[in-house]
Amino acid sequence: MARVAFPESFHWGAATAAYQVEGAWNRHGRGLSIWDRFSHTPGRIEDGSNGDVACDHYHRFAEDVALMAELGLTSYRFSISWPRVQPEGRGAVNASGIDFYGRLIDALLAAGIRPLPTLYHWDLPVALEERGGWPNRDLAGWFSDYAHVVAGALGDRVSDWLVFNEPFVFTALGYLTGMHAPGRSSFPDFLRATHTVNLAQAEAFRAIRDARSDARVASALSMSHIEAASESVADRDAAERYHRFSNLWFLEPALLGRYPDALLGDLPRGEMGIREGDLERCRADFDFIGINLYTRTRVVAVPGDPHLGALPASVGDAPDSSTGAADEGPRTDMGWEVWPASLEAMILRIHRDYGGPVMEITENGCAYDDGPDARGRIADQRRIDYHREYLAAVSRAMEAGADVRGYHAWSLMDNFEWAHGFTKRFGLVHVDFESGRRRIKDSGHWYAGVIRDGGFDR
Ligand code: GBH
Repeated sequence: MARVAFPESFHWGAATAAYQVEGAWNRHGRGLSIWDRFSHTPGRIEDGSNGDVACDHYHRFAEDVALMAELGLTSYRFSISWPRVQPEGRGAVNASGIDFYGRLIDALLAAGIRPLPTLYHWDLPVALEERGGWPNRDLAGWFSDYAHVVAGALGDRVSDWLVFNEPFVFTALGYLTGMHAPGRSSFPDFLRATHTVNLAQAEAFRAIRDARSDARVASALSMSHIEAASESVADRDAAERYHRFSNLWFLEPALLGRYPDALLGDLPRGEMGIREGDLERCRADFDFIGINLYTRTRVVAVPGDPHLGALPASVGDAPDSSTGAADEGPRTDMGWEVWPASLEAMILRIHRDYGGPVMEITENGCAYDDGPDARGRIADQRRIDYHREYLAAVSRAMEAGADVRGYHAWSLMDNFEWAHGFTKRFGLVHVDFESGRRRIKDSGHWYAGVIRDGGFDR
């Protein structure tokens, strides 16, 4: 047995997002988001559910902060609902929206927990989708106005900020595949959306710094270590393009003022709406990099595809589809492969390629549907195994020199899992969606022990 130990200052966290937990969709002046509209459109959500109530965190936040304190968390990553703060996405500010987040933050600080808010976790005000959504570059300016409002109101108590959650996921699933709100499918719209978001990301970075000059700012980027499905040159080239596109598209504009060389042809500047000076405007000298990582991705070359010529070898695999081969991990209820070495490799690649930046793991976790037994215990051993092995991978990367300052389990509690509704449970805390009752799972008790001891034996 060996000790896996983390530094005293390490941020031990859990994460949630506004639409997935808050509920209270029409309380105290909140405007509508594209997720309200999408989830109320028949056929969009697997179980026909929506986030109207979700975990009712809006009303139960004090109880939830008490749970976090019981777990011993030192960081809580949550998101701020743009339409709760600006019901129309621009102009008028809803004071009770700001007030809610102020009360949440005060409760966290009183419990000794660092608040780590994300400005945007996918809930765009409907009023802005009606003006074209993210493909409309005007959204960059409106988003930075919103960032300025929020940082101005909360920056006295919040030092660490995340701008976007997974820009690649919400632009691709929202505007290319249509699986997420607003459910559109157009490659040019998707590309334009990515450029607006890159502009918005840097403008918001400056807006936060303007409101609080010593703020520490990053984005939480979806990442997955990319492996070629075979040793062929075509697959290896495809894997490298896929890495640059899916992992770096929102990182290199910020850090280096350029789009990574990912697409087969030249960067379609016209189609993307890139103007003179834009790439300079996209620069943001982030204080750290947030990494959301769940699995690894094997990529194959796709001859004839004009854009990327590459695709994951296994999209949407069923939970039971593992072949049991030695070079394959088991799969969670999402069908995602459990492969802890992906996190180590990803951290080390970012460490090497970008000069040893500060990083935090802003999401990592797994869906398994374990529920309470007759005595109310939730014995989710697979989730313990998952977090233990991924944390060990983080520790190996740190031993190899990477500067990782925190880890956030996705999620604090079971919640509304987007297009899957309430059918997938990621929480360290079990939620009975009928009664709202919360119960700490075995994994939550295990995590509390890890935090208390600063690590674990393995
Ligand atoms: C996150 O997205 C979200 O930030 C969060 O809101 C959400 O609840 C949580 O994760 C769980 O879904 O190549 O098919 O094996 C995660 C987005 C994108 C995760 C792609 C894994 C590759 C899966 N992800 N991905 S696959």
